[in-house]
Amino acid sequence: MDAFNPTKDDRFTFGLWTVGNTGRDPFGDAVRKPLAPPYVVKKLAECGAWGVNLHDNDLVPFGSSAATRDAIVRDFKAALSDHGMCVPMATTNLFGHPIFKDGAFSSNDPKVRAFALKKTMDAIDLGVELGAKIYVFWGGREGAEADACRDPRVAIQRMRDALDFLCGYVRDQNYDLKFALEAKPNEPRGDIYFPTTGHMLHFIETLHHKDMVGVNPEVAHENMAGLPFQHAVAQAMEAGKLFHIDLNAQKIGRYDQDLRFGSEDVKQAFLLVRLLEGTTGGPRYAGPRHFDAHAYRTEDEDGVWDFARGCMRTYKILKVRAQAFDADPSVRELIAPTKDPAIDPLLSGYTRDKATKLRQLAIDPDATAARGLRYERLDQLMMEHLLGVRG
Ligand code: DIG
Ligand code: MN
Ligand code: MN
Repeated sequence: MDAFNPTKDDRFTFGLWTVGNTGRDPFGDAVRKPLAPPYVVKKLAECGAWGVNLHDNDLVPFGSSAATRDAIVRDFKAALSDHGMCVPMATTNLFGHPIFKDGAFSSNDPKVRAFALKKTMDAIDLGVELGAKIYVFWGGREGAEADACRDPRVAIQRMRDALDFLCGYVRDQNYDLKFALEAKPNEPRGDIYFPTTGHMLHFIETLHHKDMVGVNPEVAHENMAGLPFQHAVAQAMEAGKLFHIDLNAQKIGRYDQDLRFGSEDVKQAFLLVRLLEGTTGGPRYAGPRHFDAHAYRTEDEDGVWDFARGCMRTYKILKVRAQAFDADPSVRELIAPTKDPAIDPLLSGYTRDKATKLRQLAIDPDATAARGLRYERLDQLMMEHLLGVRG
């Protein structure tokens, strides 16, 4: 045991589909055998995870009878209890079956939209039965290739109708459940509606029950849009809307790789963990740390558990590095906010008097501009903490 071994307090989770990924890709067949959900629960518990997440059909095969569904759920609940694991998040597979080939909630076919609502209500019931408190919506098929197929405004309204309807269902059932919307710019559709977390944050404000809806940002998805992940997470946290998070890694300019957390852009991963853990002194994120990622296709089952341990271990190493960085007096000196008691009160809360005082300020732009900010030293200090030569 060392300081980087995961504990339940870390609230690390994996989806059944992540460690259960069989390595199939658009260019090759599966390289690993499917893993039975109860077995995944056992192995994740052994790795030190806190919980396991699922799409409905990760556990209950599409089209199963009610009796089969109940038997599967019974066995899964037994495994959860036997291994002290919980189900913090559930979601619906609204992208696998061909019926969803042109979307689910945004489909042009009312029968498809009806089927999507029915399937999601059933999946919400399943998630709640397993103890989930967070319900994720990732609209993998909610998009277009031939963009003339529907007015994007119609797609937006259909998504709003579906989410308002399902919020109504959760409230009608008195479920203790919040929704988390997950953005992605493309793949599998040529373009996906609501492509970034920022788009989702605006969309949430247009919903009837917006207070029960937040976001589930994913590292790879914001990166695919060419955006810095921690800025999306910071905006979600600042808005009180970071209800869940999908952690992984991604090379810029590639398809969605869902790589082991921290295995690509270590600096981005460090800044993210620093933000989530509040080592700068700001509020920390208290929700599940979910790794929506999978092992390389080169791996056998042992490699899958290496992958799972690596996700959690890297997160914990970066947490310790971030704590040391923000405790470093040289760092604190460089990032200490500049205060000016004569100016600070004038910068917010408009009054005519403040406007007059601001206009009377004698600010020398050249002298002000001449001040160096020492960000080179700051970033070098961060690199040295990251590289383990300072700490
Ligand atoms: C893909 O990033 C999506 C699906 O795996 C799932 O719907 C969601 C839950 O984390 N992430
Ligand atoms: Mn992804
Ligand atoms: Mn995801």
